[in-house]
Formats: sequence, C-alpha cells, structure tokens
Amino acid sequence: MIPAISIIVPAYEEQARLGDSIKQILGYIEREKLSAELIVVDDGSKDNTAAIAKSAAGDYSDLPTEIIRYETNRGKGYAVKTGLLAARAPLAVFSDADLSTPIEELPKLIEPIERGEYDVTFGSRALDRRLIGEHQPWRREQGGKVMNLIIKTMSGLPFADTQCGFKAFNMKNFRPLLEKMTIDRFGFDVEFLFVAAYHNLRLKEIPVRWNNVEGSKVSVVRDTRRMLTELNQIRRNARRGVYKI
Ligand SMILES: Nc1nc2c(ncn2[C@@H]2O[C@H](COP(=O)(O)OP(=O)(O)O)[C@@H](O)[C@H]2O)c(=O)[nH]1
Ligand SMILES: [Mg+2]
Repeated sequence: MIPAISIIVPAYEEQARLGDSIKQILGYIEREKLSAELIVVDDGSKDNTAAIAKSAAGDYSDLPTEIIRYETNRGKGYAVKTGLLAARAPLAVFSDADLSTPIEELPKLIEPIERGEYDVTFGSRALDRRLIGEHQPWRREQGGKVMNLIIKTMSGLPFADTQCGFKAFNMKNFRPLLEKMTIDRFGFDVEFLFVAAYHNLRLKEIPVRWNNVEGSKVSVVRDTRRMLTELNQIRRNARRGVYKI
C-alpha cells in the first residue's frame, strides 16, 4: 500500500539522539493513525546511527520504515535528496534528527498542501518568536539571524528563516525539480526554495514550535564559509540557466 506521507530524517553521527526521535515519530504515526512511512538516511556516519535506527524501528515493526545508508558523508542536502527520491508518498516531509520542531507540528505543514493551497511549506523560527522554547546559545542564535539576512539579500527570497529543518513538499510538483539541485550541504534549503519559487511553485513559511537540542554538529566557522560559497553558486546557476527545465 502506498502511504499518504513520507517522513524523512537525515542523520549524521546521531547515535545519541536518533533512537528516541524515531520512537517519537513512529509513536505519533501510530497514535494519530497516519498512513505514513519513515525513511532514515544515514549520511555516512562512523558511529552506530544505522544500527540504532534499525533497533528503534523494531519496536514498531507494523509501520513501514526504511533505513538508507551510504559509506561516505555527503552533507545534509544530499541526505535529504536521497530520502525524497526514495519517498513513495505524494507528500513528503523532512525533519532534523533532534526533533527541534516536535513532530506534533506536522499538521501545520501538511494540511495546506493537502488542501491544495501550497506546494512547499516550511517551518520558521522567525515569524513568531514566542514559539521558541529552549533557545540556541546566544552567539549561535545571533549568527543565525545574520545568516538569514544574508540569505534573504543574496537569494532575493522574501522569507525570514529558510534554515529550519522541518519542510514539506507536494512531490508531484517538487520531484521534477530535484534533478536540478546542485548543493549537498547546508545551502540546500535555500536552493530548494529558490528553485521552487523560480518554477512558480507556491511556498509558505509557517511559524512552528522550536527548541534547541544539545548535540549540534554545525561548525559555525566552517559551515558559514560553506554557506556563502553555496549562495554564490545558486546565483551563478540561476544566471547560467542551470535551473531551467
Ligand atoms: N552537521 C551535519 N548534519 C547532517 C549531515 N548530514 C545530515 N545531517 C543532519 O542534519 C540535521 C541538522 O543537524 P544539527 O546538528 O541538528 O543542526 P542544528 O540543529 O542546526 O545545529 C540533523 O538531523 C543531522 O543529523 C552532515 O553532513 N553534517
Ligand atoms: Mg539541531
């Protein structure tokens, strides 16, 4: 049976956080009686991420779960793309492994797509700051705000927060765009939204609850530098017609 929703979790070195998150997601699917599959993508972890995922999913053996693993770390963007290409449902969502946005926020993203109003919906930490429970460390949070401004300026996208790890897609309209995507690391969120907007898909930034969870693997210096390179790459691609179909 084809599920109604595919939930994708990109995971890199997540042995500490992933088991509990998988149980929360599968428990939610079971409680809400959703027709949903879970796809975990182990992005070349050197720890026990895949084994932990398999064992956590074993507690819910009635629910369809797929664990995809490849040996070399490619980046969150590559992991999410891999998951989306494997998604069987007409509606796909990806969520960070730490469930910074609780899975109970899912209806906020999927209902506008199910109603046929939007093609891509995505969580935002900027639209309603009251929904932030546990904040990131002050420096990281300020850095994030500056990065969001840079992204807005360089991409021309009108959104306040493009980087929240909680996004949903109408796959009928979004899948054909996946082959145009070129960015494997954290700039992929911007490229997804940029290419979707370029092809006139309907995008909606939606305020969601969010809590910082210890154990971030983002390196502020390295990943900020990469992000700037990737933003330039998106602009260059757009100029050269790379995103045309
Ligand atoms: N840092 C990092 N995260 C990755 C990578 N591939 C997949 N991910 C996943 O991307 C998500 C976001 O990472 P996280 O460390 O929670 O980022 P933060 O909360 O923004 O600091 C998690 O689900 C990671 O497991 C990768 O190469 N590097
Ligand atoms: Mg996180």
